[in-house]
Amino acid sequence: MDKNAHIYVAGHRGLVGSALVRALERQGHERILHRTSRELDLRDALAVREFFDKEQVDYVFLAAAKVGGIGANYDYPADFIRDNLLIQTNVIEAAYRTGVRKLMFLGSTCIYPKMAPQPLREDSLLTGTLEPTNEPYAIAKIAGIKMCQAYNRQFGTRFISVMPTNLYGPNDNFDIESSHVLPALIRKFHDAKRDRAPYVTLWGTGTPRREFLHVDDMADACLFLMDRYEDSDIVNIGWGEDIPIAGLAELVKSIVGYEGEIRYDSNRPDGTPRKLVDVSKLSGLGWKASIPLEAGLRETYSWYVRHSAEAPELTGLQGRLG
Ligand code: GFB
Repeated sequence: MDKNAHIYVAGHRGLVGSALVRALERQGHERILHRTSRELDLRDALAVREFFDKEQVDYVFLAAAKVGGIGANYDYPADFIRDNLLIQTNVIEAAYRTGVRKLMFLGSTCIYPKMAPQPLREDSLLTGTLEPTNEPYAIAKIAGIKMCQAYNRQFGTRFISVMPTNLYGPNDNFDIESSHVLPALIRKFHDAKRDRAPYVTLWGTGTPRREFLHVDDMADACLFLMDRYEDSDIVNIGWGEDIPIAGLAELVKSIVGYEGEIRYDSNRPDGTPRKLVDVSKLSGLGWKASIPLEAGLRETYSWYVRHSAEAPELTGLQGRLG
């Protein structure tokens, strides 16, 4: 991407979008376009088309989505499938209609079958049933992948799709009910330490395993692929190792410095037993993640401490549009 190309980051305030803006600015890009969801509701087809007509967009990172952890997905299935289908359909169609040079669609590893062999390979897509707790979201994301592939085949567009593993880092959502597990643990241990609570209650059994990638690694991989990858097939982006939720809890507990007890509420869902992605396709293209979990966690926790004091609303965000 040349330095004065018009690059639209949809969802620029979210976890991934804000990391993409940081990475693009670090690379010296000067014409990064973005709109808040209040300025441009991506669920409104006409407004999206008007924006693309006006701004002459060259590249699109489609990082805007209705996102959330297992709790939010379970509680708001209609919102997750509707908002994500609307957002991606409007942006992909407008990108085609206005001749965008290249678009990157961001999916998620929850698109893979619940019991697919691990580590999850890109070719396991649609080979089995999905994890029920986030099936509506996963179906929307699979539709986005298929839409990009269909536009590429019928119209000759260059719409690529990437599947990131569980991400974490600055600007995440730390709301107790709607967040993903890693920010939820940071919030819970931080608050328990502040309140001298005798124990912290986590969800499920602590036995599922998850892989975590720092969002700055994710952004680096996205810029790498936007410049080099031209296929319609999906590409996994991950760290390459996973950890049991119980192990993650002990790590966050020690980083936060909480000394109480950890309890598990088995009335809350475990979700899929494991979600480790096979990263051989991406490493074969020449990219490798560089931020280890413990270092990334320490950086994210110090960001949280700085920001949650200044912006209490940070901890009250309900599954915002990324
Ligand atoms: O990140 P998370 O909410 O979603 O992780 P998924 C859920 C796992 O962490 C489950 C356990 O095994 C939970 O039982 N867990 C323990 C907790 N304590 C907590 C807690 O306080 N909060 C949360 N949230 N989890 C998501 C999909 O699946 O992965 C999304 O729902 C998206 O759509 C995302 O794909 C990447 O990793 O299970």
